[in-house]
Order: sequence, then structure tokens, then C-alpha cells
Amino acid sequence: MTTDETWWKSAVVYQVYPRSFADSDGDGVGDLRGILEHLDHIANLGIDVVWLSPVYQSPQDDNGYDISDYQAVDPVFGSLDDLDELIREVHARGMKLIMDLVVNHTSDEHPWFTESRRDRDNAKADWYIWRDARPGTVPGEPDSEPNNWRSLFSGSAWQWDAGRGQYYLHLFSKKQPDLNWENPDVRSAIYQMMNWWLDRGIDGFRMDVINFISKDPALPDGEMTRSGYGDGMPHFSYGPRVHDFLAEMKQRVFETRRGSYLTVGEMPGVTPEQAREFTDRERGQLNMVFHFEHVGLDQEGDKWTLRKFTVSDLRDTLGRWQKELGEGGWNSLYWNNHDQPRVVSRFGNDTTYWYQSATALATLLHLHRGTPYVYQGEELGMTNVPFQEIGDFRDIESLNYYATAINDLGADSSAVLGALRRKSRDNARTPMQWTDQPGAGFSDATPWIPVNPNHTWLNAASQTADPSSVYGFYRALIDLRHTQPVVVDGDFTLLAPVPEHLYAFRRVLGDQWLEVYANLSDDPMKIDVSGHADAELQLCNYPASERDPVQLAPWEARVYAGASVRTFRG
Ligand code: TEU
Repeated sequence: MTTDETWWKSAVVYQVYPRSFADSDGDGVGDLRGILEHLDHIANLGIDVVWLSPVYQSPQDDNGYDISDYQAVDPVFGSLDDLDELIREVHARGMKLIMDLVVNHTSDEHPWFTESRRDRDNAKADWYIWRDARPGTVPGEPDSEPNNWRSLFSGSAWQWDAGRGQYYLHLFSKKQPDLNWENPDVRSAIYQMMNWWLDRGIDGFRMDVINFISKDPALPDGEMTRSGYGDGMPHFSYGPRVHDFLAEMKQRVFETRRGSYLTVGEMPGVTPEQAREFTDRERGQLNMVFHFEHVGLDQEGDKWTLRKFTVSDLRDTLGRWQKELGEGGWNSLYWNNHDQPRVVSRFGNDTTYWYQSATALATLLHLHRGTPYVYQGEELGMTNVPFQEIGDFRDIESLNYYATAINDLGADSSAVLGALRRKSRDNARTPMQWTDQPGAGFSDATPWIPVNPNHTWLNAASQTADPSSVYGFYRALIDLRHTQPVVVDGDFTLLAPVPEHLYAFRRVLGDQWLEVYANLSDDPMKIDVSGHADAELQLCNYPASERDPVQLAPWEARVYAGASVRTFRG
């Protein structure tokens, strides 16, 4: 238990997606004992906090984000004893453990829902969001849904339940019914469960789509989209009671305890102004939130419609978030997680400048103000996956989208596959690449999703002992955060005007300063760093022999500060 209230400001978090991390028992699926075996890989990177994606009991319709028992471990991942051991071993290495809190919805196999769907009078009848068919329609027939909202996993967000004779709302899959947070009993049950986990020794929560818990009670139709359904986001992503609910949670869970925990809310669609309210030091309810603006820059409307990404958009977006949350609020910083394609393939160059672009993007992210998150494999520069056909994909979001795009909208299958290859969540979910062996050291059995063929050269075994590897570079960046207060607390100013592909900023804390320059392109770029002595160069992803005083090489990143020289690959 920690009592320094803002310990999470200097922390770096590492996300483990248990299904894809390490398989200890040879069933092709990662598990808790697999994580235990590899904890030193995480600790040696300098990580402070491990975030564990869901390991709760689940039918695995959405890989564990559909929970049927919040207080049990799914046998595919191990047992509660294994989890207790993991908590102990994480703590023994001086790290903390946070878990996923998925309480916008449960699984349809959760006993709460089984009871709720039985009839309209049972004790849990009102625990989910049930509505009658649209007046004047035939219940259960197409277009009779209570409103036109699209599910984030394609199709209508409503499922007809013949037994109860009503529809239930599911913003995600039909096996993920939305809980009714308006009901105080639902909220109490959730707070009780959260306290149970904190009593067990965990150090906080990553809260799944936590800005979706309050819906506009009128559930109005949304604006029509190309999908043939309406966009309900404006009616559920920042509902009228979201602040009340989170304030109550803070009061009934976190404020009843002596420790200081990490709380991070995942919030699709959140604006910087809203995020500031959520994370305000005095009045806010959470330490930080995950926003989605920068990971929406390569799409137009929905995630499958691609749009050209530009460095100036990235600068404007992240710069605005830095400014808005500069005083009073706090940012979380991420390129990757289990829902996003790999950053080196997405915003970098995963062929010619693989090492350089992976490390340049890492430099930018880790030296912004906020708490950085590393997603498993990102510290090795893991890339997107050369998926060949629809049979290579596993993710429900990808499979549903493929089926509806082709069957309902008559899209061309090769175009749909092209979009999936770029944006599918499965890019992040192929097995962690430990070795160059056939199962990538992930599993001796056939893995639940194939390993990326590039594990033959891109793997942990070849990197962890090498300071000039991507892993070595991440270590150096994390070390910089832990040794230089300006990285944690310094204020942030974008350097402008700059050429289109240059991302440069300055951090200042008292008389300490730090300047970061990154060339996010395949071409060399002239820069003026004549004001800086060589002695001020703290970190660079090119060796000294290749460094030009007046120009940056492709994807070169330099960090200047007032301390001694540290060179990588040099
Ligand atoms: O994700 C919420 C979310 O809105 C997106 O990140 C989601 O992946 C979207 O479909 C992307 O197009 C969270 C979890 O991170 C995700 O894994 C779950 O599938 C989802 O909630 C439902 O629990």
C-alpha cells in the first residue's frame, strides 16, 4: 500500500494481455503462470505498474471483456491462487498491479443477467437496460428496435429476448448486455466487488469505457451513418450522470481506504475539456483518462475508413491535450494497447527504418508530460501482422465488421481485408515474441492466433541484453523519467513553427530544461540546433559517427538537456 498521493505521476505502466503473453500449460492460450515466468522481463525494463487485462471468469466472446463472474479467475488463465501469487511477486519486485474493471456491461452468462432476463418482475429485472419494441412495429422483426443505435461491434445495439418479450441494450456484442447504472443496487454491487479486489492487494483499476455508464434516459435516435444505423455516441458517451456516478464510486470505494491507488478511465470520444474535469486535482474523480483523439487521426468517421495521417495533426492534437491538462489535470500517454494496431507500422516505417521509427516514436511519447503506458511487445518494436485471409482473424469486432460489410453493404472483400490488415485489433493480439523458435517461445502448442512470422528476427531473446536494441532504448527512456524530475513535472511547450515532419518540444522545470527533436519521415531534414553543445545530448537513436550537426537523419530523435552524454547504437 502506498500513501504518497501522486506516486502515479512518475510511474510507467506496462499492459499485459494475458491471452497473448505466455502459455505455461501448453493449451495455446496465455495464462497467469506464464506471466509469473516472465515478470523479470517487465521489471528489468524499469516498469512501475503492471496493468492486467481481464482474467475473470468469462465465456471469452470478447476475450474476457465479457465477464460472467467478477470474483473468479477463468480456468483458461489459472486460479485465484495463481493471481494472489502474481500480486505478491509483482509487489516483491517493487511494482504495483492494476486490474481491468469492466462494469459498463457484463456477460449475458453472468447470473445477474440470467435472472434479469427471466421475466419483468424478478429482483434484478431492472439491472440491465430493457425496452419494448418501437411503437407500431412487430417486436423481434427488423426495424422494431427501441432506437437506431449501432453497436460498436456492428449491427443494432439491441437484442430481442423472446422469453422476456423485450429488447436489451448492448453497446458491444450481444453477449455483453449494458448494466443499468441508474439502479442504486447495481452500483452498490459494483463498489462492493471493487473493494473486495482492493482488499486482496491490487493497486487500482483501468476502467473500461467508463464514460459510457450514464445514458440519456430518453435513449433518443442517433444521426444516421453509412452503416445503416444511428450514432448513439452523443447520447451515451458523456451522459448526464457520469460525474455523479464516478464521484459516488470515489467516495464509496477509494475514499474509504487509506492507500493511494491508480485509476485510469478509458473514455472513447472524451474531449480535453471533459478530461480536465474528470482528472482535476481537487474536484476530479480519476487520476487520468485514455482519450482517443490521436488514434483517430488516420480514420474518417469509423475506424475502417482510412484517412491520411499527418505529423501536423499529431502535433496539434497531442499539443492541445498537453496544454489543456497542463495545470490541474493529468494525461495518460499511449500509442498502443490491445485494441490498436502496432504504432511502428501505423505511424512509423516498419521496414527500412524499423529500429529508428520505433525508437523515435517512443522518445516522443515518453517525454511528454503524463503517465506513459507500454503495451506488451511495444518495447521490442513488434509490428502489424501480414494477415492473408479472413480465417486468420479472431477478433469479434473484425469478424462482425467483415460479415456485415460484405453481406449487408455489398462491400468488396479485398477492400475490407485491406482495412482489417491496417486496423484490426488482432494486430496487437498475436503472441508475444520471446524467441525465434516456431511458437515464438509463447507456447509449445498451436497458439490460439498464429504468431507473426517476423518473430525469427524480432524477439525478446535477441534484445533484452543489448543496450542498442529497441528494448534497451525503452529502458533508457524509462530511466530518464525516473532520474530527471523535468520529465515528470516540467511544463510543456511545442517548438513552432517547424517543418511538417518535425515534432519538437521543450520541457522546463526551474533551471532544468529538456528539448526533444524527432524527424518523423524517411527523408533527412535540416535543423538548427546550434544553440546546443554536444555535451547536452542525453539520448539519440543514431550513433555519434552518423550524427550530423545541422541535419536529422530519417526518423532520428534527439533529446538535449543539461546533463552528461548517453549514446545508443554508438
Ligand atoms: O474498448 C472500447 C472501445 O470503444 C474501443 O477501444 C473498441 O476496441 C472499439 O471497438 C475500437 O474500434 C474496450 C476494451 O478495451 C475492448 O477490448 C473491449 O472490446 C470493449 O471495451 C468492450 O468491453
